[in-house]
Amino acid sequence: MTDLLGIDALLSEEEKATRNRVAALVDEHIRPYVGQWYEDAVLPESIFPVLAEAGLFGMHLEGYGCAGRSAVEYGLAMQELEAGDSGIRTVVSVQGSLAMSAIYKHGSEEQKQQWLPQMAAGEIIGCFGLTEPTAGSDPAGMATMARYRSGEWVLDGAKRWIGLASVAGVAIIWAKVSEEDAATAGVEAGVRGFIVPTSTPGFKATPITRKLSMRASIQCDIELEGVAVPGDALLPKHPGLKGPFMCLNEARFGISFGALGAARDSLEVALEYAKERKQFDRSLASFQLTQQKLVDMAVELNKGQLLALNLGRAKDAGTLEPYQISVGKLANCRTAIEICRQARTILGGNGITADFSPLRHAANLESVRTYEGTDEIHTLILGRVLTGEQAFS
Ligand code: TGC
Repeated sequence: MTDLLGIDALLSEEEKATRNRVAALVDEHIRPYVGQWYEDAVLPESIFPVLAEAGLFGMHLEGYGCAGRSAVEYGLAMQELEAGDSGIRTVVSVQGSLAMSAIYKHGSEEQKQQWLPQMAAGEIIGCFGLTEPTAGSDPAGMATMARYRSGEWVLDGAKRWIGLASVAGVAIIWAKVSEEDAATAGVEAGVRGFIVPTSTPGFKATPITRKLSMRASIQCDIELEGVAVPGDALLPKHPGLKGPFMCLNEARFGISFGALGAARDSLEVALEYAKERKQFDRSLASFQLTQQKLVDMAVELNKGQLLALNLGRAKDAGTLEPYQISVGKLANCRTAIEICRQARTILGGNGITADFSPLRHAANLESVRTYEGTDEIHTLILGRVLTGEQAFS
């Protein structure tokens, strides 16, 4: 019982049904195993068909085999998945919000027909290559180039922290096109997206190891050495950085809901533990200090859930602004990580083992607060909105 504000009553029957269906999937396929996956640093590929069969890949997109669910349903699904593990929610985010969204928003009709149905069905996994070893918060500084040679695009460069790249069949690679090459190809110059089958010679993805966060997940380095793709591999719509940013909006929106799933799971685990664990001949739950922690966590969780729902309603109404997504990503990651850390304190020493989820969630959320725009970047996006002053550089 963590829904202090009765947020459940603000959801439609359809929204609750979607949420409950994903919660059941997590209970059956993820929660019993994820502690071990995390310890072993593996993401079993057998989870992909489970997520696909549940209609979760590109679930908020219309047509092309996608489920066409609302933004709120998408958010609630992300919340349930992340109650299992941030790494699992990331799979659905990378596939649907980034890779599929890029094709859906910026692709030609032929590109959509070719790729989206197979990606919705989980037959092809996608990844989204924007971040580079030397260009993280500032993607405008990317060094990857796409050169137009004899009717083909030839890509050279490197990407880093790319989710799912080593198991992906297709990569959306963002690269710079010079004025000269653009003129030859008859397209606009600047940052452009390319659909790159990962089997293309010169494409190499290597999982990043020694991670202390997101261990039940895959993030990779990508090397691109003379990767030649046909002229029509270029995504024709929305040239410039606006292209990838429009996809990041989707992923950031999902995180606004998702991070709270990790928080809610941590609170529920701590609450259960506090009721059962006895010290000084009383349950932990009967101590005022424990109750204060639990109440603070629940209040903050409820506030975050109202924020996420407000964003979801605005997105469904078509009125959501990108900076409002920054409010959700920034505030709810911050809230979630504090709740997970506080929950761990109630578990005492037992909380530092993989038998309990809060510390795993807290460690995962270090990645979540960093990718898709760090706390600092979202703060400065909002600072620009409030003051009219650009403080990035
Ligand atoms: P700026 O001048 O602000 O904007 C350039 C153009 O983009 C437009 N724009 C947006 N459009 C839609 N949605 C948004 N959220 C947008 N933000 C900006 C803007 O209107 C402009 O359009 P136009 O038509 O005028 O050209 O660009 P800037 O370079 O000043 O941006 C600054 C900043 C810091 C906000 C931006 O660079 C930023 O958001 N940085 C953070 C990047 C980030 O989140 N990276 C994470 C990438 S995730 C990834 O690659 C791997 S993690 C996922 C995985 O697991 O694989």
